[in-house]
Amino acid sequence: MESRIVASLDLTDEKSLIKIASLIGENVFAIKINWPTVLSLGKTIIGRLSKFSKVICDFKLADIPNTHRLIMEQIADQNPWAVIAHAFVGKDSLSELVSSGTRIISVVSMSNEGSNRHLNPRWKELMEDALESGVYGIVAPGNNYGLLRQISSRKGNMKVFSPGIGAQGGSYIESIENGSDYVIIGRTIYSDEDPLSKVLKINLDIENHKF
Ligand code: BMP
Repeated sequence: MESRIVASLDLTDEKSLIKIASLIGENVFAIKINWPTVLSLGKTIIGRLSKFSKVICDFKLADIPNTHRLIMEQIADQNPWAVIAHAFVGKDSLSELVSSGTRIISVVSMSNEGSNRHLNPRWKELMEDALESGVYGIVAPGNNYGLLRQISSRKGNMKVFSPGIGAQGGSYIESIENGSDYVIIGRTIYSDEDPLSKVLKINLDIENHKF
């Protein structure tokens, strides 16, 4: 069975990052990297990690269409599997990203407490824009099951990626029960003294659970 883990390797030390990526790469669905990694190691880390797994760039892009186009041109040579962008910038900006040909995963809600004030209450409108722009997937919190369930029930063909697992209080089993296609897991994996065993255990727990 294909893994449902997106390993969020938010590491800035190249040796540790490559070591963990090479250990777990074949046993996860994808590796996600964020700004700390790219700012520390440069954009070529995207291409280098692609040897071990699909790579999702969590850039949470939120700009005008022209700037989105310029950014996508800069990373095209690294061939990321997917790029994450905010939905709140609207359909013109999202569609520009989609037209690059790289899969776009769009943030329609977040896992941190502060998002409940402005962002999360607007999830329905954000999802409409994401759907109409033709994005591949959306981000919905794996530590807020009520919201996750509502979002998942309207996902259409889009895949649901859920952070907020482990260190932020969510459970990967309950997250999948409430509609996640993939669970994004960072510290629980990369801070473990044996990241590969941790990944294999999570895969097994998910495989053995009756959903
Ligand atoms: P961790 O499992 O260590 O909490 O990491 C979660 C990862 O998912 C981080 O890279 C974080 O930036 C990202 N993330 C999140 O935690 N909540 C969101 O709503 C969206 C995210 O991209």
